Amino acid sequence: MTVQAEPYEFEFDPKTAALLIIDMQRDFVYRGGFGEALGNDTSLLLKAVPPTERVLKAARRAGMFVAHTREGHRADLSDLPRAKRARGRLKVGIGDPGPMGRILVRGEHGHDIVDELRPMPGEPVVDKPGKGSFYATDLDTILRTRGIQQLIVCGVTTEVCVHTTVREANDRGYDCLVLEDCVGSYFAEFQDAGIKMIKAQGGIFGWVSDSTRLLEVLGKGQTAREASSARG
Ligand code: TIU
Repeated sequence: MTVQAEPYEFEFDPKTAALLIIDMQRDFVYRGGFGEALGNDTSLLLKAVPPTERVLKAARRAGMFVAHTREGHRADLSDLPRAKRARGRLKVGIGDPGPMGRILVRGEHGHDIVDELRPMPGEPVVDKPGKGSFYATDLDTILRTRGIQQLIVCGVTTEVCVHTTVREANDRGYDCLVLEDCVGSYFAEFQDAGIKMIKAQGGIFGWVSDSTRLLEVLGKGQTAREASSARG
């Protein structure tokens, strides 16, 4: 399949491409979580959820491998570095109680993925202690075991966990396509710059497209497959 993208078209085989949805957790996109504790307006992130939901549904229909990540820590905070805990001099920080449970702690309501994008059985959920999805996780093993070579990336936030993950993936040899309307930042200017950085210099970290252009080709793939199975 070929999807129109910048800096040039992105070619992928749905059998060896995965949809990777990064940190679409209540703690980042709703009020009362980590995002707000950092001083951010979380409403800016919410607009990435509906297009990501459309992409998730289409990827499932096309039989693509889907993986989800969550940023967070063990309940005893034994995997929370001192530096990360202290950063920001927050009044309410990681591990502290909030309206959605203890902030960024695994098992808490706020730590989990929003209902619209709830993982289905067979879709790995990778819990990560850092911003990158490859650091201190088994994501690379999971992807290589499935023969995945390309990642279609959605999630939050564009310049933090999405960027860190795409940079890590790029160095590990994956081709990454970031869907501009399916990633979000608390800062309009960082969204803009973050997207430009990925596709500049001939696609130095990867490609950029959007949900509309991806859905156009995923939808066609589905029709072709359905037609072929109907013909037997
Ligand atoms: N603060 C911010 O922009 N992001 C994070 O802390 N984590 C993720 O991006 N997931």
